[in-house]
Amino acid sequence: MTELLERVTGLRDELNKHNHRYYVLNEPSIPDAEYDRLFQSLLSLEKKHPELVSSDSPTQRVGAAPLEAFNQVTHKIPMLSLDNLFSADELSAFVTKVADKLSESSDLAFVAEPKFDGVAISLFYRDGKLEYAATRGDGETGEDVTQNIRTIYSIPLSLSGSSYPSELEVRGEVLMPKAVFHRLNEQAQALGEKPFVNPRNAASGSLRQLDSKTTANRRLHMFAYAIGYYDGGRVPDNHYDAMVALRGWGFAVNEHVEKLIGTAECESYRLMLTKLRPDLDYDIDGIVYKVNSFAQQDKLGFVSRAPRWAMAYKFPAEEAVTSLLGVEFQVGRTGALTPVARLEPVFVGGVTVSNATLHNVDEINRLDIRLGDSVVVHRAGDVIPKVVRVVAERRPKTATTIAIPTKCPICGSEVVSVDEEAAIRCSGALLCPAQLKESIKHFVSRKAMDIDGFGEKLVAQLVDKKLLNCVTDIYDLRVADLVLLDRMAEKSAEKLVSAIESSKKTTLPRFLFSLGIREVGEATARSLSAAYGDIAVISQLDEEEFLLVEDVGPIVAKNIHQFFSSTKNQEMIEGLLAAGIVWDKPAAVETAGTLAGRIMVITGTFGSYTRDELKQRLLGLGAKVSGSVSKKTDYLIAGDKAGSKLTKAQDLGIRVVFEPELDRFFDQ
Ligand code: D41
Repeated sequence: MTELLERVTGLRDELNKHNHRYYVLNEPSIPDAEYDRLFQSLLSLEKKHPELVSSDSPTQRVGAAPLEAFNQVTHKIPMLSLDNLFSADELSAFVTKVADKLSESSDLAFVAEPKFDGVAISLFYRDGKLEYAATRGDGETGEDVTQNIRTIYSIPLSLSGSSYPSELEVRGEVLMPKAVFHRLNEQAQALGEKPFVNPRNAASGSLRQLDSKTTANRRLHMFAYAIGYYDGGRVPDNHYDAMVALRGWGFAVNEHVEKLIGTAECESYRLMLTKLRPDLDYDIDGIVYKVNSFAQQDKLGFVSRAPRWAMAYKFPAEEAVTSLLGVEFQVGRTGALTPVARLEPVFVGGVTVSNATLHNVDEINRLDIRLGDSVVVHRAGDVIPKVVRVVAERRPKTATTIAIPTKCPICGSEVVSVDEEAAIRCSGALLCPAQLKESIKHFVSRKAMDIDGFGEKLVAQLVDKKLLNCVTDIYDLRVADLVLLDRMAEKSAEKLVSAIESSKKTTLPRFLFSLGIREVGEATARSLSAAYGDIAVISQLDEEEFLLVEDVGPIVAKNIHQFFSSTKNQEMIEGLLAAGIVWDKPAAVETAGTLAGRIMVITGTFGSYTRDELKQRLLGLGAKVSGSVSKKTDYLIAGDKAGSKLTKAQDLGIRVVFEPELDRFFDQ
């Protein structure tokens, strides 16, 4: 081998190794820049010496000249189809039937794997080099999509190792990862183009491009799932080992391919994968179960084109059509009215659904949904069912528009809408029993005051019987009141009262969270506590000062400020503290540092720091760095091109510090 050829093959091997690590094993091994450098070296060598270009070079994955049309290819052996089954019972019947036919006991070995929702493909390798690739077509003949297939990095252009047969057909499924699908659709939307309907259509469309440069941009992936024809060598004698061999030859074999014994294991795999499905990076529409031993597969044979030794379990349909009987508005903790569709019961996603969310009033308008409409309901995994669209062609003449309430359906208070929000809200606040019930449920919940024993029904009873008119009333509940309620024995009443008592010792973050301030979750409650450490201080702060808290933006700052501005809320807090709620003072708020507590604003550009570096240094000295100038600001740090903030600071008489004077802070 000449030195030159050696360098070219060396570069190719190295690039192929990194591709395999990255696209098949999902374990990136070198930085992108390093990969690009190697790739460019190879590209320039190949440019100078075109005679050294080979079809399996990584440089050949970027797409070739467009085709006029696809050629037809006849598969060496037909690509079979799969029969479906739809339930645990059918799965168990399949396992039993196959075991019977083989006169085996029920501990027959199967292999189960996800059923990828993509495009079936067959790849033909001669002496380890990819010769052509074809779509499944009608199972006998498909289309030659070799140029497009070459752009898929998880498909080896030449096989690894040496134990592969000299002629080898590999079957697999080409798919588009969900993340790629979403990215492409975002791009399409930005360009005003038509989005793809789903990842399978996107994968199929991408494989059918006559210009492989387009396919190259679509970032497809392939999982290998079987060996087809082979000659001139040996392959393992069972499916599981064949998959291991495929992995060794450089193919991506899915991590959830598992060997299973008997009905029980097949069923627990079904439950496991059903649960895992929403977390996968790619769409699957079921599970393929295959008899493991090739000898047993041969014994079982086929019925027409479908093997008797394999079955596809299909997940229940996630969409179904039903009719909209009514819309009810539910009132949440913050008063938001959520429209809920009452539906003619329909079986979808494995359960019977008779309610689905419509999110908010904007959604009702967007869907243009009317009472009596046929609607498509979607339910995937454990998520709340939702109405996704109206079947417009089926709209009955009698369909009527949905009335948007102007009064709260629970308490009759005025409904208000806030301009920038999609939600409409009941203005009754805690006078509205629905809001009160939700607030109490939130207050007692595990991550808030953590009072055990307050179920939904109990809270409803307590509110309806006027034993609870605000959260503070919780601390006045006595065993004597509780035992009068339905299904409340003395023992449970005592237990509840004691749980209420012990909840009084809590922490400031929990207390802040339990107040139910709009958009203040646990994390924000913790940040508030860490920043100011004292409820008396927090409840008196200005909106601006909330902005200084980590992760608090203008909207949340406004919500918090509004909450504490209300006299009723201040009284509630006083009431709770008077009832005996206490916490240990949080670890002392950071007061060290020469700029402790100073509020600084940075504007303009600086010669010696980026804005962020400057901010970090100031924070390090204990300063608080805010985004906007107000009368609370202690210093404005002004760089070049300081604009309106500088003018405002000067107007307000705030001290302005320019870059050369910064040493004043840093040298202390
Ligand atoms: O994931 C798939 N879509 C998949 C399809 C799979 N994991 N395994 C499959 N196995 C087969 C046999 C058992 C015939 C080797 C299949 C298919 N067939 C298949 N794909 C399209 C038609 C049949």
